[in-house]
Amino acid sequence: KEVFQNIVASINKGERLLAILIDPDKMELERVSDFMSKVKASIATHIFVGGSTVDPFKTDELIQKLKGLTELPIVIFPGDVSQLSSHAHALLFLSLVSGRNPEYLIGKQIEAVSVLRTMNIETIPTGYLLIENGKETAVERVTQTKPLSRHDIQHIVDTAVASQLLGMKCIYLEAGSGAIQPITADIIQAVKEELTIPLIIGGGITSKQQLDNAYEAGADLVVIGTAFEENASFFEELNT
Ligand code: 1GP
Repeated sequence: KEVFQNIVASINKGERLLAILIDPDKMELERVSDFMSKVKASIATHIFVGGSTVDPFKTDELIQKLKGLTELPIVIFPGDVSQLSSHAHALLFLSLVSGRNPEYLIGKQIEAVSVLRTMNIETIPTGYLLIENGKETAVERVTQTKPLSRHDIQHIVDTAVASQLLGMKCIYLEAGSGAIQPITADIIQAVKEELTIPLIIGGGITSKQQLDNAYEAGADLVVIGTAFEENASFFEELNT
């Protein structure tokens, strides 16, 4: 249970955690070592690996390569059962609690058990909430679920609290990869106020200002993918 315990310990010390999300479909193996040298010089604390459509072998291959290049914990943020790899340090064991598709609430999780049985990997039970951001996201398309309205903050808070009561160890508020509008400070604040477990925020964060806003509002761990893929100077921007 090391990865989760270390996350909690860091949060208790007041540290701000940042995960760089690498999509195995978009990261060519030849580019990994250069990318990881930038990660090393950055404020990143975690590597997340995942995407909504990924060739099963690619995830494992990428994680093995990453392991030789970083000391940071590598956490699988799976889009599907095919993305499990015994080489990662931990797996976010997600349930899409914002949606009403039984496959993504419990079906995929049951499917994953026969694979997990063959691996010795830490699992972190995570309540995953998709929040509308202004455009349709890959999560919505793949899972055939509707995101929660960003205006109904009470419903978002109640969903997060229900997940905590069910025993989830983390809550992940997701605006979707490449979201137009990241999760707003109002939502983060309201959810954080009622949670005792770590709060992860991701989707559409493309500037240092937006990152700081998320932390100020109460995010414990922020996940950024697209900004690192599309803007080579984003690493430097974060270090200023
Ligand atoms: C997506 O929350 C993550 O699942 C990160 O989103 O790619 O927009 O940073 P971005």
